[in-house]
Amino acid sequence: MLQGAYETSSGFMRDDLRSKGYLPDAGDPLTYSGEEVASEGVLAVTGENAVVDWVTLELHDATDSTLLYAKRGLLLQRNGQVIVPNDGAKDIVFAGVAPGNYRVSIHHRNHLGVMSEGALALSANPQLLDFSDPALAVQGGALSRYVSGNKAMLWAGDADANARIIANGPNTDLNTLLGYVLTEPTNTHQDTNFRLNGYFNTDLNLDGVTIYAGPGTDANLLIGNVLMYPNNQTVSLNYVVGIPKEEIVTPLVNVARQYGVATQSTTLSDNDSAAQAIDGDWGTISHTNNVGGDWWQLKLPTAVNIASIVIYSDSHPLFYNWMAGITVYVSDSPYSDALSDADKVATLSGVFINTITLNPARSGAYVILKANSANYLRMAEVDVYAQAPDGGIIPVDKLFNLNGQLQRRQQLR
Ligand SMILES: [Ca+2]
Ligand SMILES: [Ca+2]
Ligand SMILES: [Ca+2]
Repeated sequence: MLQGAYETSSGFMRDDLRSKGYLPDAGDPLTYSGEEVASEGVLAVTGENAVVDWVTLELHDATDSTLLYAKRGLLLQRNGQVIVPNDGAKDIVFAGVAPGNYRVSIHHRNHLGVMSEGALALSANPQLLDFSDPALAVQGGALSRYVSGNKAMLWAGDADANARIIANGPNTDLNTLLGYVLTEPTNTHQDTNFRLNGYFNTDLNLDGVTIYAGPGTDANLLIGNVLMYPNNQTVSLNYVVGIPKEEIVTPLVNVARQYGVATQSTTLSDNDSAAQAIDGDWGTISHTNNVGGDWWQLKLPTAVNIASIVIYSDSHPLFYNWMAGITVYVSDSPYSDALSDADKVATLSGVFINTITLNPARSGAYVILKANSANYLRMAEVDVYAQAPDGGIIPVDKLFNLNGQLQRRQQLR
């Protein structure tokens, strides 16, 4: 349940955003960039199953809850149930995610999200997870949710979506609210009583109107939460409710393997395709034909911030030496004879190690390896690590932080 939208009189949340036609049909645009789309049929439903707003559901690591594995955009109904946007299904399936233990968290764009305290054993058999039950243990303890009667709710008031509710000082949610009202072009007299209609993050009680001053204000909901927060013992307007969002990290994914397409200048034999350097198997190699100026290239669907590139040779010392003189580039353009020096990450030396890690810390849609002119280009694997994008499903078997990946590699050897 969402505080502010929840109406004690009915025991349900209001659906003004839907009934007023403000609800975007392709997800909450502020805090999530997934591609889920709500069907007209789902948005037409009225009564207790009517849609209130978008929420996101996340699966986190069972022990390190800062690791995010998968995220889905869902719709929240007036009765608190979440459904699949395109068909209204009540069972939420994370296709491609391995059964196992996960912490589950739920988030709304202007409320404070919560995560289950313990890990849930998720399998093909659906099970109920009721965040509105005050008895359900969540991270941060009882104060992580607002409890009224037998209902636990997400705290309202995070107008700027930074996972904190702040009323006083610079960059506060309260100033965000006031700013939205005052800068609305139709509020020609900069009236603080102005009623701003529409789908805005400053509409904290989700009634379709942002109100700063006057009756029924969103500002009072925000200020009230800060002042009445149980740990705010001095009833200070400066109190900060919530945790910094920066504590949640999106782990690095091997985007080469998950999203990449590999090509190379020439191929020695049928068993030596460029793709074999991104198949996750150390036993298979890519191998060019040494016609001079050999190159191998990884194309990503879009430019990403590349944290690291890990190049694996294979086990014979001869091939380590072949690594000598390979130049690695990160570029927004595909291979050409005129590779830019500005895109150069490193030129490798042929030392007797079989793994070379580079940390380019730059953005690009292509990773290019160009051979020393005297040698073949032969790699067992090329891993490229970047943050996983929002949206869709991230298969767990392809999702590791860098250390985890290296440990796994070492165990396999
Ligand atoms: Ca905030
Ligand atoms: Ca409102
Ligand atoms: Ca391989």
